[in-house]
Amino acid sequence: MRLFWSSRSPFARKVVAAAHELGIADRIRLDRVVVSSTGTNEVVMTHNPLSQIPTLLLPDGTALFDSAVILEWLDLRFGPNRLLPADPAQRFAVLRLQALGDGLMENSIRCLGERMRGPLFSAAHDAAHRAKIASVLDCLEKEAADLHQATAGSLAIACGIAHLDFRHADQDWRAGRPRLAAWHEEFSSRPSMRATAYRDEH
Ligand SMILES: N[C@@H](CCC(=O)N[C@@H](CS)C(=O)NCC(=O)O)C(=O)O
Repeated sequence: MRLFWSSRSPFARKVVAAAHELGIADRIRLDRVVVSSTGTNEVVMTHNPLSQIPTLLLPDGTALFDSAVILEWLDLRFGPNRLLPADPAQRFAVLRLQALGDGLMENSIRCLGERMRGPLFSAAHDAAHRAKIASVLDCLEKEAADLHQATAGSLAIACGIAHLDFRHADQDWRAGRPRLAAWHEEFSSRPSMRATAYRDEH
């Protein structure tokens, strides 16, 4: 399998960390690509009309995206049900957590995008993205006890929070959130997280 990926992408990190948790990381070749919300990547676009990463190419040429779909497929094929429980109630609880983690990533990236708009920077948009990040973190502070098992949910949240440290280190997300901070420190020591640390490489 081949993954269009970047060491800067939180969504791609979630997929690679999931592959480590499933013990199949060595079966995925990482192809570093540059994508941007201000342009298109023609190679990625050949396989994914959205020109986004992560995009996973299967040996038969099938392209899978987005990250939640890839996790679903990896879990079904190599888990099964290690990252996404079979029991419906548990599964939807994990999918909800994954949505919160993905939302952290999305808003973290939107803040970066806003910063890059120079004179067009919108304080209102930036404040809204930050408020949503804070709201998700406050919610997770109350749910930190539910995050210890490695699932699609906890992996998304760990990668999302780590992206805040990577790109918004000036914002102290740990302040007032001791349980989430302790959980994140412990979860970050998992081999899957250590093997996938963000790197600012093109
Ligand atoms: N919902 C998508 C989001 C993926 C995403 O936003 N990836 C970013 C990189 S972290 C990207 O490809 N950005 C380029 C673009 O949006 O055109 C997923 O879960 O995979």
